[in-house]
Amino acid sequence: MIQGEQPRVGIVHLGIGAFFRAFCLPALQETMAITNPDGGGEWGVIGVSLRNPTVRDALKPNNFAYHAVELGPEGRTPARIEALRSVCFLGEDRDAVMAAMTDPDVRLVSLTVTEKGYCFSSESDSADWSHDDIIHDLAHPETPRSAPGLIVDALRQRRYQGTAPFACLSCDNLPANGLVLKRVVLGLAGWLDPDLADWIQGNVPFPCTMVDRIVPATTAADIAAISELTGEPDSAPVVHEPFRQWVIEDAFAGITRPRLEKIGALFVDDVRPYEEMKLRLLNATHSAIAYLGVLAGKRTVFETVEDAAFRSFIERLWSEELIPSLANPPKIDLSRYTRQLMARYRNPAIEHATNQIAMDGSLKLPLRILPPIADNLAAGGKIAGLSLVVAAWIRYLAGRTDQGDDIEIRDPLRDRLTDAICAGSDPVAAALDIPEVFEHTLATDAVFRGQVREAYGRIAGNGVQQTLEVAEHD
Ligand code: CS2
Repeated sequence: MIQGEQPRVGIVHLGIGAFFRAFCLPALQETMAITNPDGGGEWGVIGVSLRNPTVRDALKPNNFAYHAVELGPEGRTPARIEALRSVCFLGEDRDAVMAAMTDPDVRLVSLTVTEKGYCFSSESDSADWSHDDIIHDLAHPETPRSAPGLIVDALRQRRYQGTAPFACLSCDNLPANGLVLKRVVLGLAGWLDPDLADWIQGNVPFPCTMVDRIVPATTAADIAAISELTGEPDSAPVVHEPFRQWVIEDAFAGITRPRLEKIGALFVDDVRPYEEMKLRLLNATHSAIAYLGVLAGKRTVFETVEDAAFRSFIERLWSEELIPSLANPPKIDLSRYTRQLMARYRNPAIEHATNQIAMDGSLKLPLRILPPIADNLAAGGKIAGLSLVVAAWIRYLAGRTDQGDDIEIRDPLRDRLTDAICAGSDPVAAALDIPEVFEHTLATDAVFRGQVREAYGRIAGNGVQQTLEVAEHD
């Protein structure tokens, strides 16, 4: 809870989902409790929903306060979060969104819009010009609907008004997230007005970040338990694990920022080793657990890693394929990091659904599973375990668990993927030939193709459980 006066708004956040509310907002509130112990502070947040009004409508009755509840070994520990000053839904509150983004007091625009929200194409290393939102934003630059489009429009107005720019802080799980955002923003701006693109290039910082906290979706049971615990009705609480890690590139070009180092955030010159460590050790094994777990009928991460065959598969993935693919970040012991990860997965209070992590695989695999495969292939290292994960993803796209139950697939490329995989007689070839997921060199690598095909044959023939049990005794 914030003592005394409420903080002024200094941040606009695009994509006000559970992760931001369970990770960034508590961190900002804790920072202000240290830097402004008597209340006030300058890092209150206006949240923006780009797609629907659900979060705004759920939070409004409580004046945008909600509970972030830590699920630890001692049970549930709620924190009342009041640093969120308001939430706007772009579809209905566009003027308020633009007023906030052009307010000189706003010095930071942060984002959690997930991988797909960047509309980035690695092929062009810029905006994905065929993306519906990008096509829309180029045709209607004054009423953009993508996050990068909104940033371009706000920066255009700030420049016109003579207002200093804000820093753009991507808090999504993609390598070089700041750079990706910068490329798309510059691509869009350059198309609309090359002078604006030059101004952005020269004046707007896009620091990269690595964010880490496991935030499962809030369930109806969580909502009931939290209201009982706090004695306050709250229809939009969030739940999270105790762990958090925030590494931020110290590159704000003189723009004032919250002093997040006060709560343990690490400001560094180069975020890459940290984000690579997290993507390859945490997110890659999360996806492995997700696809293998869904196929084996396991509902949560906890349930999956409680099974010794799955746990030993994940441990071997770390030691034989993932750690060897990595550069060690300064002062971090990677074996210790993976032991800590397994303990986080085995937190019985966290019900992190395998099917939640499985979504958007066409965007996640190229960021977390395929780069270590490519690196290991180049270095003559092992890829058998990672190939099994790719095979499990293909099998998942076929839409049935090993018990024959339907799988609900959520992915922006869902129809294309499932049509390709279910149409022909060779699902592996059909999947590996999708260029948005598998870049040419990897897709045509005979070793990789062979290992995925072989792994697919094993899980299709014997099921995931038996495949992993046999592998455990190899
Ligand atoms: C997960 C991540 O859903 C997913 O893809 O791997 O959301 C993961 O929980 C976070 O990155 C943890 O920081």
